[in-house]
Parts: sequence; C-alpha cells; structure tokens
Amino acid sequence: MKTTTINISGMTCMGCTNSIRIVLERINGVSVADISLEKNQAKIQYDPEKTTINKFEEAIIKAGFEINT
Ligand SMILES: [Cu+2]
Repeated sequence: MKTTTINISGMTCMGCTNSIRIVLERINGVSVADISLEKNQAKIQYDPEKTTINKFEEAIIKAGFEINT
C-alpha cells in the first residue's frame, strides 16, 4: 500500500468532498480516500500494482474539479 496526496480546487461543501471520495473509492486498487475540504486535499491509500496517480487525477477532473500541482 502507498499513500499519496492530491491538491484539489473547486470544492465548496461536504457534497463535493463526498462525490470525490465516491469516485476515488470506486477505482480498483484504492482502499481509502480521505478528502479534506479545509485543506483542499485528497489523501489516497492505494495498491500501486493495481492503479496509478494518473487515474485519480482523471477521476477528480471528470467529477468536475481541478488538480493543483
Ligand atoms: Cu459542494
């Protein structure tokens, strides 16, 4: 298991954090997605043999948010 942090912009409420959590946890290989509205961050625990950070970023963008690098 690995953990990564992704900075996100565009989240305004718990509904946003929830929808991001749901799309991330639906990705095969993700065990936990912890989304912080305060920090504008997603902390993701995943299996690097099953998925990649690219997939997380794609899913977040598809859900209507932006990635801050
Ligand atoms: Cu919202």
